[in-house]
Amino acid sequence: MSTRRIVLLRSLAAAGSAAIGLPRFAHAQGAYKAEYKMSTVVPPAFAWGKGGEIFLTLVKERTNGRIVIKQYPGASLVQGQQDREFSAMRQGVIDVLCGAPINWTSTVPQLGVFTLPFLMPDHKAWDAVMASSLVTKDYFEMVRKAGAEPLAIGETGYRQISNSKRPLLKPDDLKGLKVRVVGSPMYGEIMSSMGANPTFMSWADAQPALASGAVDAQENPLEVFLAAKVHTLGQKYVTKWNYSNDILLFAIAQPVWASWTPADQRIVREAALDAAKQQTLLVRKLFAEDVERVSALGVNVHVPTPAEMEAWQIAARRPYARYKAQTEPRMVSGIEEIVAKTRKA
Ligand code: X2X
Repeated sequence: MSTRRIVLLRSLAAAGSAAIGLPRFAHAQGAYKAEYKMSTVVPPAFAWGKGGEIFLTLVKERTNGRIVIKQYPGASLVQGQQDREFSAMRQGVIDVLCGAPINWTSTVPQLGVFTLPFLMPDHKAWDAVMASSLVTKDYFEMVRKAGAEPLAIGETGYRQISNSKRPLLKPDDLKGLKVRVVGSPMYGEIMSSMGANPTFMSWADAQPALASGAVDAQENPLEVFLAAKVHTLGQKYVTKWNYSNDILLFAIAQPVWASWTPADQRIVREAALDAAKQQTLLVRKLFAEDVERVSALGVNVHVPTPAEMEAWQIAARRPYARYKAQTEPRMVSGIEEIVAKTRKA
């Protein structure tokens, strides 16, 4: 090959192979795929799915199309079985996660540490915890050990309980209700400790089950309630008890992460941080408006008094203690300390 041709090729490469339509050059790290698959449980009509969409858009723009992520909502890469997302990521079926770790607890139980009942009672507590090294170091290390590179943390939102039968003012009111929960054994135990009958179902199965009356109740952020029009599924009563708020974790399957150049890794991480920030703002805007918006649909929304909140917390104490001991007791104690400080401040 002539020197001129080599020089020309080099300058073409420098100009960016994607921009001029040449095949991508294989990097030392490994070949890039034409498309990376991202799983989200819900589509971009929800703040959660929107977070995924913002992320992939930023990545495509900022890498000049070197990294193209495609979103598969409805957890369709795992046939809607959202509790299989993490193992599918490990098997190479999913490249990019933008999800709630509560869905992955049957694979890696400790990733659900933030969802313990009434652990982070409000956004002040939540923000203090998320800014701590417990998250940016310890939790991220857990994710790495489990097989993914964690990039950023958004918020799925405080989960509220709804049902078709009656207002829920105290734990006893839950007695005998059939409640759909996600595939987390802990959520199931919380419901049974309050006398309800939990039943585990994917989100895809939950909606017809609510519509037909096969189940009486469900729990989800009101953002999800609104976007999925859960009031049309016979859910007439909501209690805004803020019992659990999972993170929205943006993460990349480790072999995929390792195949990208350090420069692209930096771009992707920045994009995830920006997307998570925007997604959190969306969730919080909806949180501020949700009582009004859900009530406007003719749904009875109850906001518990401090005394009622205490009764709910007491009822959840046993599963809380059990899961704290079983999963990450040191980390949970650390979170408790941070939250306690925000009560005094
Ligand atoms: O299935 C649910 O309830 C949802 C959408 O909130 C989760 O994936 C955890």
